[in-house]
Amino acid sequence: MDIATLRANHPDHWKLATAIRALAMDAVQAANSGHPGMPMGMADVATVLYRNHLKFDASAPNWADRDRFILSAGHGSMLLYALLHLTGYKQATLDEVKNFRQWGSRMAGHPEYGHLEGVETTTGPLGQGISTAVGMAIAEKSMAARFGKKVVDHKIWVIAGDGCLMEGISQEAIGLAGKQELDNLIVLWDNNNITIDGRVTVSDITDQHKRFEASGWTTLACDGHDPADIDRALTEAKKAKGPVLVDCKTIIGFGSPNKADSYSVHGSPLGDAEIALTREVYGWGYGPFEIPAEIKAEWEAIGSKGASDRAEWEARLNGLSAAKKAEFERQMAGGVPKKLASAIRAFKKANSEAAPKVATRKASEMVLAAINPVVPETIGGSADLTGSNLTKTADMADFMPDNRKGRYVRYGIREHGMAAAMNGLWLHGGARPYGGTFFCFTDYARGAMRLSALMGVPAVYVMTHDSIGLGEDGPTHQPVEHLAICRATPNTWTFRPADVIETAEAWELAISAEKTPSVLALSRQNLPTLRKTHTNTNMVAKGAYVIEEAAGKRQAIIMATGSEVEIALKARDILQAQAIGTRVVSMPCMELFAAQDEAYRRKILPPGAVRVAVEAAVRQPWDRWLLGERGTEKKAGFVGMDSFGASAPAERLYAEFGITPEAVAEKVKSLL
Ligand SMILES: Cc1ncc(C[n+]2csc(CCOP(=O)(O)OP(=O)(O)O)c2C)c(N)n1
Ligand SMILES: [Mg+2]
Repeated sequence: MDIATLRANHPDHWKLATAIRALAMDAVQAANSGHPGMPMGMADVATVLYRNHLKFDASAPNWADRDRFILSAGHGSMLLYALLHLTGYKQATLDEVKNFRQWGSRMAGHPEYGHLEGVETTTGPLGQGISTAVGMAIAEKSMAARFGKKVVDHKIWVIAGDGCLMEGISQEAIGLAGKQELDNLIVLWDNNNITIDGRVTVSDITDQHKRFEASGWTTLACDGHDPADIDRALTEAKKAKGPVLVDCKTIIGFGSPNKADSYSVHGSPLGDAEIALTREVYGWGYGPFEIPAEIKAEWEAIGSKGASDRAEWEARLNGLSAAKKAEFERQMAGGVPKKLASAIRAFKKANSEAAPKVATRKASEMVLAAINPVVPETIGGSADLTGSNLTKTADMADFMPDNRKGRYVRYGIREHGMAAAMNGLWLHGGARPYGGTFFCFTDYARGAMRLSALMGVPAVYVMTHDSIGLGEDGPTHQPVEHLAICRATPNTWTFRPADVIETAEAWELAISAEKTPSVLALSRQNLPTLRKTHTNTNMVAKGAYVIEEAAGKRQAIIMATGSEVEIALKARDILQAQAIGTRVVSMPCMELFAAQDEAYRRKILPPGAVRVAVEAAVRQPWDRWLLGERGTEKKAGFVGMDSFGASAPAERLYAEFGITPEAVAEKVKSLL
């Protein structure tokens, strides 16, 4: 639809949508950076969505039963910021709009979760939003099944661009959502046939309708500038049986005389002259950042129209039994039940006595069997490695279209999609996600794992087969650099427990975390129980601790994690037999150890002694503990990996790569 017809036929709509466009142009111009084209192109769709369909109340951004709106095309952040400002979200002030992209502004370059109310998830890395939305849709279905449709009944709306649909992760999300028949998920595709390099067709000729339909989606289409047609499509979308793609045919930079329908308006300011011309086309005679009071008032009326829905919802929530309401609120707030601590304590007590020799992946399954019954909001899963990751406990049924009470998601071979869905599960509220794959495939999940850390989502990544100890599958499956990568990521706890007790302690920390994702690096091979004396204290919480003290004068400290703690202890036996007093430090979580005060760190790593670290992985993360923290180069050594591993039985690999008690003892002696 051309602008003259639009203005003539839909004057009210036109004013509302143009307010978005003007703010986007002005904010990007003022910041001298940003992406005006997308908001200008999608303003009509967004206006119809907010005006007629989205269930929300700007005065209550965290209302549990609101519809979620995800701007997957995060570069178009000014679209979202303009909507939040116009509809009256308190934090989204005009000053913030004027400070778009500047230091301290809530309106960051791309929407960032936790910076501004109304931003449901961080987007910008293309494809993440649509994939996170699938997790939100799963959470909504799960909560509706557990608490009833009276209190949980909303939609997840996504705006995705060509880029989101091109990213591989979107295929994972589409496949999962289609299988799960998520009829609460509606994706609005900004089909403008433009990306940064020019026409989409320079790199892609996919028939998106056929693609989505092939995975079980309903597809609809509309003229993305005609409000009546948009409204028809969105109305239809809400009634569909499964997830829906609405193909919104739009023009990027709509209305800009010289830049519309071109990549030049994708990611640069229009410039003052072009903005002036565009204002003329729009019939928008107002200055920069100026929104006439009556248009702002109309937008604010849209922002408050959900208030009555919310009041009715609150009455329904209050109609639940007191216990059910309290449980609903606890799960939405995210705190873990008090019973968890005693369940973990009982588990530790029983297992320090029983002292099983099990792989830490098996130990993890045993702990989960204690956790899942007392934390009813856990949603587990695996990327098709359930029998290897041991992530499914006996009390868990599959989450399926015909069993929304199931708490186990069959993610399929979709590591990245799984990780993004886990983010969505948490961000939606009412779900505590954990999911497994082989540790080596952290790489495949990493885009979303990074966002867990950036957003502060306490997802738990159950990463088994954590070293050459997995054996015969060989170097393609043997993680070597992955511990270093996880440890290098800010706000991530990387746990590598040494036995069943440390595994329980790591799980306790991971599952009760508030703002930090955890990676549990777990062994395939059996490991003995090392902690046979029960303590209530969670030793893993300290990050590192003395697991065996030196006898006699302390000459050496061996530091190790996971499966190598056993090796370190055996090396100590060799050294002690030669009267070399040796302390062994288990360091299951470097981040938590680094967070201890200087006095504690000094107690564990005092100056003077030789230090040797043992880990079947690269040395890089160990330098801080070997060379820093009172260590010295000439008294420090490392026993581990500096290649990709090999295909052979685990024992042979440890011998060939020289990760043995004898090698560790020799390394210590060479430094004395
Ligand atoms: C994972 C990822 N890769 C690359 C980019 C850089 N980038 C931002 S927008 C964009 C083009 C996206 O095209 P489209 O989604 O069609 O947006 P439009 O130009 O239509 O606004 C690219 C490549 C990114 N943000 N994320
Ligand atoms: Mg595009």
